[in-house]
Amino acid sequence: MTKRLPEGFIYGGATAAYQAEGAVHTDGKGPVAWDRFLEENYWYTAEPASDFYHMYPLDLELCEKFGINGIRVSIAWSRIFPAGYGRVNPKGVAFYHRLFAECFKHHVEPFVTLHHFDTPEALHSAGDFLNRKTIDYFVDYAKFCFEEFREVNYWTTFNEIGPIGDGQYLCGKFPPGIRYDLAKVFQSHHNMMVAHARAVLAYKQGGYDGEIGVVHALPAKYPYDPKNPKDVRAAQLEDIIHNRFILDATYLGQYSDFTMDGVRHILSVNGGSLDLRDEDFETLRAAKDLNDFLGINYYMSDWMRAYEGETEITHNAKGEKGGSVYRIKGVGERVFDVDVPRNDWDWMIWPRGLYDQIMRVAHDYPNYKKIYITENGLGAKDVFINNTVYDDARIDYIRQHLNAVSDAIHDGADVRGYFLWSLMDVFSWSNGYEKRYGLFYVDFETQKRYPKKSAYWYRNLSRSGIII
Ligand code: BGP
Repeated sequence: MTKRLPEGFIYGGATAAYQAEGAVHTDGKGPVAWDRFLEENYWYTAEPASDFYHMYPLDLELCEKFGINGIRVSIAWSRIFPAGYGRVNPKGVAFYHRLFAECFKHHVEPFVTLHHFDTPEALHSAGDFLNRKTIDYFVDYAKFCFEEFREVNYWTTFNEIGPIGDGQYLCGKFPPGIRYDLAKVFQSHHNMMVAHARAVLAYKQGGYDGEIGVVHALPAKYPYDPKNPKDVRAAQLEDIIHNRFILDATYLGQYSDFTMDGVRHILSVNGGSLDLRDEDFETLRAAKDLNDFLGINYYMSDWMRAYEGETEITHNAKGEKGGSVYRIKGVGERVFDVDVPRNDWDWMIWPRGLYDQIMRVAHDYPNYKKIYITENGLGAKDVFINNTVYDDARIDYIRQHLNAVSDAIHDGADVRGYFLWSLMDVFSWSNGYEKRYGLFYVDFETQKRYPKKSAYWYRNLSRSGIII
């Protein structure tokens, strides 16, 4: 049965400053930890990326031509405050005014994220969000942006607090590259959630006209054998690490007993303790009903089995299928021999998981107000022929996930829009330029853009609202 998405639905494309802009040292931009981390650990850097810093007028023209009426962009904190605080860089401020003006000129609503993985270097090396001073600096930066960029109607504080903790302190694939430190994972989650809550409170106290929310990645976690209580527990604990702890902080303003019981178990096995203060919970509670929307990023799900051994994680950076290992002491291990398709980076493609996660938010956190799917898409080694890419697998992926969204709307969830990751090809943080997601193919040498087959499909979708 063909399904129709509601009137007013946003058909968006998503980007992030560091992955799209390039111009890493241009016009006074300050350094971020990624600059050196990529040079030292990977085979690529953030130059040229998609040169969005200069190419944005073309990208927004393409949006308009292809029926894309929303764009996720992020502000690079270190373009505004090169050191993270103190001196403001007027050229950075001017760039984002130009960018937003171009969005409106093309009738593309910008959804603006304040932090998409790119903490300024000086703050990162002082402990990033593990250092509570970074919370203060983030709130100052947020307040500056709210006041300066009054043309913005939709603000997001953070992109993916969960994967930040995971990438920085569990897998070590993000700077500073620390591995297997579960206490740091939870502390980072917690401190970033406090920073989020403080920014939301500042926005509401400022009486601005727009809306504010947060973007969480919500991969579903299923037991490998649902009849085995140990597998069920592994899925629950994994869910607490990546989803539940953060959702509780967002919408309950505290961690439920169930969540804290899991956290205590994980830390009792892995060591470490948390600094959770009464005033943090006052802040979280004050903000919990003020989120105007939740952004859900969803790509995949995981199947978990009980595991008794030592922690071992191998990140499959190059897309060599079968290369992933993920086993956490006292938690569980991810298993791949389930009857579910997966991409070359071992991401399990499971549209039903998106439905399950939307409905879970709606049931467990009824104060959520509304949802946007702020990222979803298929990473692939696209083949460029005849000046295009015949990306039928991507179309199929989007179709299936939009069907899941439509089902969730039908079953009572309030979902207002969908942003495909990514608008045009960008580089992937830990997988390089070979993992492409865009509706528009980017030749990274010439910076020319070429619509893929999916771009035409998406245009028809946005015109009709019908998922075919
Ligand atoms: C999300 C990030 C994006 C983007 C996407 C795809 O976690 O918010 O910035 O990178 O995932 O992930 P990857 O680039 O690892 O394939």
